[in-house]
Amino acid sequence: MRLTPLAAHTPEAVRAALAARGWETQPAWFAATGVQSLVVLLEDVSEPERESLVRWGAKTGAEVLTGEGWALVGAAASRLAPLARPDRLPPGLERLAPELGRFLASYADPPRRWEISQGVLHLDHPVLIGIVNVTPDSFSDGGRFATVDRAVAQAERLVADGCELLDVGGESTRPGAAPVTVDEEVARVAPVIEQLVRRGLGPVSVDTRKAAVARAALAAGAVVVNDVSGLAFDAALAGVVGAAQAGIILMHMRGTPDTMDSLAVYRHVAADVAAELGAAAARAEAGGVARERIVVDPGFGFAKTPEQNFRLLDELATIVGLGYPVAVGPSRKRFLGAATGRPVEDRDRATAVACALAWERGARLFRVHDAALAREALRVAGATTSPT
Ligand code: PMM
Repeated sequence: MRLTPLAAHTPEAVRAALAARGWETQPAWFAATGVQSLVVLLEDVSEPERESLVRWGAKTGAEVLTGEGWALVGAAASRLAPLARPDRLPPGLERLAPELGRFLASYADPPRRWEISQGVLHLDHPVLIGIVNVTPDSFSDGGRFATVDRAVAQAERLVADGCELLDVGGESTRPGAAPVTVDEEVARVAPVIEQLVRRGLGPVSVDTRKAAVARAALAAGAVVVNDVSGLAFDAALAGVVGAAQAGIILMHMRGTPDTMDSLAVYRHVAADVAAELGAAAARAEAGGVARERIVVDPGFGFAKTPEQNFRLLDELATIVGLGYPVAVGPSRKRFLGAATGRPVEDRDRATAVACALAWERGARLFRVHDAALAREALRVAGATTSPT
């Protein structure tokens, strides 16, 4: 008998072993995801539910670790699957089935497309989002035309370097940045969006928290709204996005850029961020945004310490487990400086590495300042993942 240990961090190795033995692609993939070991954390668990889980674990050989009100369940995905089936559930665990069913379905068959107005972005490969910041200091000299020209030149570079979406922002989210009125923000972003669309550069997203700015940007030709507040800043934004059938990126943060640093207190950062993003996605759907149009983003650097950002990067699968495509924006952020000692203008290599790690953990969209380096890193990372 010969023994070969197989890699277990993704289903790839099992899929390859089965394919080498004549299995068809689809059955091999589903079987490979079925033997994959999963761990889920259950909270708000009643005493009878806990007892029922412990009995089920003893019978099936699954690992069940519990305390008051919670349980950690570890088992192969195929062993967990009966817990998501109302007809096969052990008695007393009825509340578990819907959520577990949703998670297992998106785990076995993750979203492969993102619907945006007038189109779709395919997520079977890393998708780069290029940052076009129409920053306030650009206005202190040169006036608006120079700003538009500079933005167009930047956009051309980003598209040449492989960006499939351009994110235009007119409001700084740095702590202490001066607030921007709706009129001023529209005056910054709308002419740039119009020019990008006219020149066939895009599709274009607008980085704003405000419904009125989003409405003007969508009218100017944007097809995605990137909301760093996750719909917490302006409740009317969901309706604007829904009516336009645009895409939306819901980013996680707490408070405002001025208060967020004092709110970086989590019990377990990945689980807490996932819960808050799940609530943001529920707000979007309740406001009229279709599920297929939603992308979530853990919000690196927003209300997180460097250590929390790295935990979140490592535990990104928890965010992916929400079942929406995941975008990340680590580009040039402070936590990368904390790890490398590099100043902000010298963090593109660190950004590229963070993007590659995020791809491996399930992120599909990457918001970057410098697309050339990130593209190279993501080509290498993407080549380790075969299409399913
Ligand atoms: N970061 C910034 C601004 N907008 N949007 C998303 N979706 N994700 C991010 O991480 C994000 C964002 C701040 O970075 P910048 O000022 O360098 O653009």
